[in-house]
Amino acid sequence: RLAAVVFDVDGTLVDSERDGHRVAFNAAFEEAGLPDHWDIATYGRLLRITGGARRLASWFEQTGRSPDDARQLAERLHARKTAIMRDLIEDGKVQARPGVHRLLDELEAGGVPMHVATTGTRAWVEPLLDRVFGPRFQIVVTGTEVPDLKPSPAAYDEVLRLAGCPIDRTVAVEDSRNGVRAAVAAGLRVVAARNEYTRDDDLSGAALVVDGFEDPELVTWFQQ
Ligand code: XBP
Ligand code: MG
Repeated sequence: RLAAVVFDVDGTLVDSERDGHRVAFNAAFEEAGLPDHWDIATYGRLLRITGGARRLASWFEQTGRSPDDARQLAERLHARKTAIMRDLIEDGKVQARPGVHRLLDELEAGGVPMHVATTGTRAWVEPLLDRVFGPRFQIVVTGTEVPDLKPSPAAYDEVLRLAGCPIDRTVAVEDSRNGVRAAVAAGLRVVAARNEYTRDDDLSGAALVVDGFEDPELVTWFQQ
């Protein structure tokens, strides 16, 4: 019997990367008068670097800025990007992946506690969870409290510590290679629901890999 389910946010609970974060990063570049722009494919490659500020810093270095300039620019742009992301969320631009609400309803009906472990920033994670899901999640650990981002298990370790749930009966739900590695390193069984950006990721550490939350295999997996 399941003791708890811990969900990733970006790419798992919500389709947030292509039309959410990517759009917010580009708006921040434009506002700052920078020539940088991330198209869909470029952003897909950059997603291998977790954490928006680290992603920015790595990009600025790749495009010829000095390490110091890259870090400073990344910090400034990331703060602005976070504010823009909050606006996108408020405008309803970030939505649950198809089938997610139904899975959450079923888990709730079964009395299974639900938590969140994400690498994103608390300043947008909280309003997003409130707006799209309401008060479903008991413990929410973000990249703001846990600076060791995925694939480090730190966010999952912290959820497990705070929730006090038994590791062997807790399941993580993820979408990406970095996410699956983080959850496996924390000792959890993982269900992975691929998306457009993680279709070719190596998700071999997961107990079950599906193409989305409407896959009948996922539905029966959680019913067992
Ligand atoms: C998500 C991330 C985050 C988001 C952007 O990875 O890496 O950095 O892309 O959010 P995961 P921030 O789904 O594995 O948690 O800009 O707030 O970092
Ligand atoms: Mg993810």
